[in-house]
Amino acid sequence: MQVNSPVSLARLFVLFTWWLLVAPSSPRQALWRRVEAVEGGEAVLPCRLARAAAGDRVYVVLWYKNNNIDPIYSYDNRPGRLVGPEQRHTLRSRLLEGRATFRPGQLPALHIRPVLRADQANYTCRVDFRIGSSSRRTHMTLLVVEPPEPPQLRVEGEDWPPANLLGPLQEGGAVDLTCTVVGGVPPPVVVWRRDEEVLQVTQGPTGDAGVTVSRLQLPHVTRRYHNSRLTCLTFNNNVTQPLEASVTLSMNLRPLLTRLVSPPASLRVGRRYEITCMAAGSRPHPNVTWTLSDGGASVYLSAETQHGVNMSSSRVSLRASRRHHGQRLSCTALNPLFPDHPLADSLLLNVTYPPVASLEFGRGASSTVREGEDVYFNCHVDSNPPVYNITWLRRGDPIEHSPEVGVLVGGHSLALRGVSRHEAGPYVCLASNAEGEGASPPLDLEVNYAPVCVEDGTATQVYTAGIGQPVNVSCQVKASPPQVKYSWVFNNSISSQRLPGEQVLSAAEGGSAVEFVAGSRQDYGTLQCWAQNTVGKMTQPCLYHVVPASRPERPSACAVVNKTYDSLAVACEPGFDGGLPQTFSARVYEAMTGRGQVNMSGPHPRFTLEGLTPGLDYLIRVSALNSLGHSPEVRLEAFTYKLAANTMKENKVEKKEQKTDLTSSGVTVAVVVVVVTAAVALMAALAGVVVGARWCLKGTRKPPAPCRNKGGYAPPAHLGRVKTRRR
Ligand SMILES: *[C@@H]1O[C@H](CO)[C@@H](O)[C@H](O)[C@H]1NC(C)=O
Ligand SMILES: *[C@@H]1O[C@H](CO)[C@@H](O)[C@H](O)[C@H]1NC(C)=O
Ligand SMILES: *[C@@H]1O[C@H](CO)[C@@H](O)[C@H](O)[C@H]1NC(C)=O
Ligand SMILES: *[C@@H]1O[C@H](CO)[C@@H](O)[C@H](O)[C@H]1NC(C)=O
Ligand SMILES: *[C@@H]1O[C@H](CO)[C@@H](O)[C@H](O)[C@H]1NC(C)=O
Ligand SMILES: *[C@@H]1O[C@H](CO)[C@@H](O)[C@H](O)[C@H]1NC(C)=O
Ligand SMILES: *[C@@H]1O[C@H](CO)[C@@H](O)[C@H](O)[C@H]1NC(C)=O
Ligand SMILES: *[C@@H]1O[C@H](CO)[C@@H](O)[C@H](O)[C@H]1NC(C)=O
Ligand SMILES: *[C@@H]1O[C@H](CO)[C@@H](O)[C@H](O)[C@H]1NC(C)=O
Ligand SMILES: CC(=O)N[C@H]1CO[C@H](CO)[C@@H](O)[C@@H]1O
Repeated sequence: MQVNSPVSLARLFVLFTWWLLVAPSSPRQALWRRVEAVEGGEAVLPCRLARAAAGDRVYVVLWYKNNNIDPIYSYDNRPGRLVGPEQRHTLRSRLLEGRATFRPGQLPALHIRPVLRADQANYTCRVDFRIGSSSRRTHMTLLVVEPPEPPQLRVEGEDWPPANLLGPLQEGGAVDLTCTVVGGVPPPVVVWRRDEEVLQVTQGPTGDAGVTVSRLQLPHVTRRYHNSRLTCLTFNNNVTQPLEASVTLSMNLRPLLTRLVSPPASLRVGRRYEITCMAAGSRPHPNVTWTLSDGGASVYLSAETQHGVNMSSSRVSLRASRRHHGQRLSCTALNPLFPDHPLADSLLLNVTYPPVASLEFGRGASSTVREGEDVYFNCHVDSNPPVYNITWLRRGDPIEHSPEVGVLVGGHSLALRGVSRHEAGPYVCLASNAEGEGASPPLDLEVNYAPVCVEDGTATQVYTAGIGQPVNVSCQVKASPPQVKYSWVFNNSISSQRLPGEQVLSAAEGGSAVEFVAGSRQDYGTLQCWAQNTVGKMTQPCLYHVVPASRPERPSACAVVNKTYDSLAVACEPGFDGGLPQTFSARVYEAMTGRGQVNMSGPHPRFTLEGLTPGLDYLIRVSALNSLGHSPEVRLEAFTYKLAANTMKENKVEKKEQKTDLTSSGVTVAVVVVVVTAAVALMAALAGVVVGARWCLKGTRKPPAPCRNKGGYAPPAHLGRVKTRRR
């Protein structure tokens, strides 16, 4: 047997088989021992010499061949009979001349070398001892074998090239190998092995002229055969080593495994994902392809693939988009040599994205309704994961669910019962999910309504007009649709009449106007402006009262706002103009003498009166004027600053001012003297107030306004004029 191969089940099996095959030729195995020798080699025929009894001794050993009476070899061990040890051996067979020697010793045996085919026979070794009459016999059958020639491998009849490589074979294909062994006596055994595993045993010869042929047919070569060695082994003895021929198989293998490596459970829209697929077991390298399929057509994706020994790794980069949701991403490994055996792994893509909302009118509602009708909106949402909240916005403001005013918010729908014109505008639904929120494009709701007055309807407007003076009364309404027809009605306590067309003027921005002229006092009254559109006529007309014009009202809040050495600035708020354009005039009088100084007039009640004398008191009269006449006058008192040269006599001038006041109000000089001399410091301020009030009552009989105006004026503190009053 093969010495260098490890002891294995296979080897035992071979031995056992060998034994079975050879055994029938020696039924009396107990008596006949088999001894094998290879032709040309050495045959060793053992002979047992040892004797149980002590002191005994071998005297003669005789060898017989077959049943011959004459020994072929003798060994005389009797003591003293012969001189040299060589003379104790006697070869009696000419056939064995020079080839046979008996070697007593540790393993006594007859050695025949070189052994010939003719030496194959039954041999008997007879040992005679000193003590005892019987001799002992050892029977042997010598088998002289002729080893077979080395085996020859053929694949489907062809001699196999010396590289000893077979393949590549298709996985699952068939292999037909023939091992031919020439010669061998006895006929050799042919054993097929895959690596250490015995596949088949054949006992030859199976052909003519001592040729042993063994055929190994494997109908389905599995992938286990890849890289394995198929060996044809032959032997016919256990002396020489078995001869062998072997071939190494290489195979084309199908992919064994395709796996997506930790594929993402869900993909966020817009993100890029690198997904890896491993394909193992294919030989040669597989083609790894990636597809995206929505159940129908498949789209191929480009990928990067790297091949290892039996493992290929492919990577695809995918930017998740909404259309990928629900598609199947597959990675397929295909060995081009096995086109019918692709191996795939796939993933159903779950792309999450913020909601995409769209809004439409529900239940046949249209974008234009009349006030009072019902409107329904439906919000359609595409989202993954599903939305958890939908909010509704009108003109950007959230809409609350409030059934009491007919606003019903319910998930994906919004109902407006009895819609009002204030509910017109763009509507938006806003849907939220875990990924974010999405607003629908705005949907415009137009609510048509009959015209209403722009000016709130309740506050009627008043126009004033003088007799014979035309006034334009204009009327502006809101309406949807905005195309309106106007009609005007005039009424008063005496009559009510529709205004004829020629009096109606068209005004800007779709409004209407009438030119109204009151011919006499009876012509004042109320103008009603009525408008009408396709929805209907307004319920309340816009009302305009035309009242007679009058003289203007007195300007109010007059005050001296600035003064210098020679000028005074006066400002007032204009009063009601009496319904007619008004102008303003200011006249300045020297307080002492009552002489007119400056007259000014202008469209605004603001005057800068210049050219005055420094350090003098002045009386200013302001009034408004329209075509019907003057308003009552507003009277103001003021003084210009003294020149720097006079400032040293401040206190005296102050007293003089008070005196002037008193003089101007017509009180006697005696009183002045009393006041001055009695309590200059203590009474100064008090006297000023009292005298001011008296002047006020005397100077202006009716309106208290100028008094207030006078009281409203205080010289700027920094000018230091009033400080003296504290003394
Ligand atoms: C050897 O002995 C066996 C049985 O003992 C016999 O069958 C066989 O023929 C013998 N062989 C020879 C060559 O005599
Ligand atoms: C998709 O992924 C989201 C988030 O991980 C999850 O909530 C949802 O159930 C998944 N949908 C499916 C069909 O697997
Ligand atoms: C890949 O090859 C290695 C050694 O080359 C082996 O150990 C492994 O089992 C193989 N894997 C597969 C899946 O065939
Ligand atoms: C496999 O890939 C190679 C090169 O990448 C290509 O030439 C060949 O056509 C592919 N075969 C199949 C069956 O796809
Ligand atoms: C829905 O959204 C609105 C507005 O963002 C919010 O006030 C409300 O609490 C949300 N409802 C839920 C159930 O999240
Ligand atoms: C009234 O309007 C008409 C037309 O615009 C114009 O001719 C007329 O002068 C206006 N009358 C008054 C008093 O403003
Ligand atoms: C004119 O008619 C309106 C509405 O009918 C009324 O309110 C108003 O008092 C009337 N005007 C006069 C002056 O009678
Ligand atoms: C007062 O009038 C003088 C002269 O006209 C001017 O220079 C000054 O700016 C005015 N002061 C105010 C506060 O108007
Ligand atoms: C100012 O106007 C009044 C009345 O109109 C007149 O009496 C006076 O003479 C005028 N004074 C000056 C200076 O023009
Ligand atoms: C070395 C060896 O295994 N020898 C065996 C050869 O075969 C004969 C017959 O089967 C055996 O007796 C030997 O022991």
